[in-house]
Amino acid sequence: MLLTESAKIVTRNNTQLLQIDNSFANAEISLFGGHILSFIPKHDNRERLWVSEKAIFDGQKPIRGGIPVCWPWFGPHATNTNLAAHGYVRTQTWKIIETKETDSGTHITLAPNSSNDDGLSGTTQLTLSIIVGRQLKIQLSTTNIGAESLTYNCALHSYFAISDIHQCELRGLSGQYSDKTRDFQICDTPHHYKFNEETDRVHLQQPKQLSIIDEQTTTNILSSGHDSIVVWNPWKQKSISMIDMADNSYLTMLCVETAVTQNQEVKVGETHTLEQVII
Ligand code: TA6
Repeated sequence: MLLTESAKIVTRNNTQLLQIDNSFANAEISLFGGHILSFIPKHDNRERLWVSEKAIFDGQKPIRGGIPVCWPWFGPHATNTNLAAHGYVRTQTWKIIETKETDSGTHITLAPNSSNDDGLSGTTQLTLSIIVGRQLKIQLSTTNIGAESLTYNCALHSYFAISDIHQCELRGLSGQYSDKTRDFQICDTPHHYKFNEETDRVHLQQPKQLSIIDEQTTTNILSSGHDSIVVWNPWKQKSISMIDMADNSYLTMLCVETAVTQNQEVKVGETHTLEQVII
């Protein structure tokens, strides 16, 4: 179904996809999860995002890859272990609020079926604004429409496509990080940030720009509204244990996540926006 000159809805693997094909780029967004699956700028025809070849599209399990929307918490829920990791909107079917053509590309606004569910104390309105242009701009906006201040966490949990994790370097981080693979020990960020083991790190840094230096290419990532950057690669053993990861697929992916992990406060009537731009 055609929505605008560049945007149409198709169904694949029982999943409703919003396909964008404009003068700047091609992109695909699953309405299940409000989940961006693909971004290919036309100036270089290089896919920026990675989706697992074993991703499950059953309308229940979070899709492995692309840009999962983690909201209104990141990781396990702080108090209720019965609640799903990374919140409840990445397993909802989102609604298209608006699709319009602009000078900078195709602008899509999505909203989840409900942003007020178990695990969040407060009343919110959540929107995901996506501009598919020469760059991919993603804004996750949380508005407090309740009567009391609230706090929340979130992440744009972006999976980037790389050629070989052993040849890849991440630039733009410094200071220290909390290492989940070492019982959250505080460690120093390496000057040359390379990868040779399972990596699951929360950097309490707010860099505006990061770069993934791959063998032949560089992917730049701009962030705002964040208090953390999360860096994740499951490495071999964890990949083998994951039903939706091929055993060696860790070699060609790297998660660099623009995140809020330190309980962002949103006062009544105010809006907080987390933004990631992929170049
Ligand atoms: O962002 C890193 C992380 O929190 C890891 O600890 C790992 O759990 C990853 O997210 C993937 O989580 P998921 O629930 O999508 O399998």
